[in-house]
Amino acid sequence: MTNDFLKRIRQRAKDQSSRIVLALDYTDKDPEKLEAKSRKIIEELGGNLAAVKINYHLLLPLNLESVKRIVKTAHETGLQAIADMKLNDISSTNLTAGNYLWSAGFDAVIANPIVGFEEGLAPLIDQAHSDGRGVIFLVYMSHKGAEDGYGLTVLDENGNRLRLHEVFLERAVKWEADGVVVGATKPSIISYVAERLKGSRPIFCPGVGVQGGSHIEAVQAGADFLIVGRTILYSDNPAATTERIRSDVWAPHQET
Ligand code: NUP
Repeated sequence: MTNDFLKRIRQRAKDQSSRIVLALDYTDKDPEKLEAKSRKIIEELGGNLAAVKINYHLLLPLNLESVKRIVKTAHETGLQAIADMKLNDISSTNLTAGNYLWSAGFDAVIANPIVGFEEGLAPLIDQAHSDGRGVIFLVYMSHKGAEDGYGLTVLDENGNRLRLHEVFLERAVKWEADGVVVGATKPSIISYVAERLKGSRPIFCPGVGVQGGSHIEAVQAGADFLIVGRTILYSDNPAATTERIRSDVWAPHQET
């Protein structure tokens, strides 16, 4: 790869004036249909997107060759491809997952910093960075119950009280993550994270529309990218919905 994930996704966002990462969360039973629909929507909406995100909706029912073809279609359309596996395991397992994902062409993977650095995420981050790929950390998820985990008050190694998401944010910087995920449903947390990151790495925000988050509020709070699935996929007019979201939250002075 000629440059790294961050450069590629930022460049794409700028070129297309788009902050949108489309979540390809189709739920059809027939694997052939799943692949065909995913590739078709990429071709239809690609010009208004920065990236696609692929989750278990496709990763479980499809074989790797089929996933590869979807990623290839994304790349041919100029899009980055993110695997949403929320990796959360010992390093040898994370590395095996990484090998499969990078060989399928993915540009980045989402991981959970709860698993720790040594023998956890460190080798995966090295593996990713050695080949221009990225690792994006969960910092605060979008659903209601996220508070049960990310909102916990914990003690750091010096005995200071802080919230778990604050620890995850510190880790994202210290461990050189390539981005963070914060729910679009939590604008105050997005603002907190944006103030601290100061643009050093992008904030990806899922939870727009169906989950109740506002794309406009999320971007005003500091979101760099919006992860959007059902609001676009199941809209009567996916192209018009994508264009509306894109143009609502892009202005030349708001580059990622
Ligand atoms: O905090 C998160 N919330 C969330 O919805 C982290 C995620 N990775 N996601 C994923 O984003 C979720 O699994 C789905 O793939 C997508 C949001 O989809 P939708 O609510 O826009 O349909």
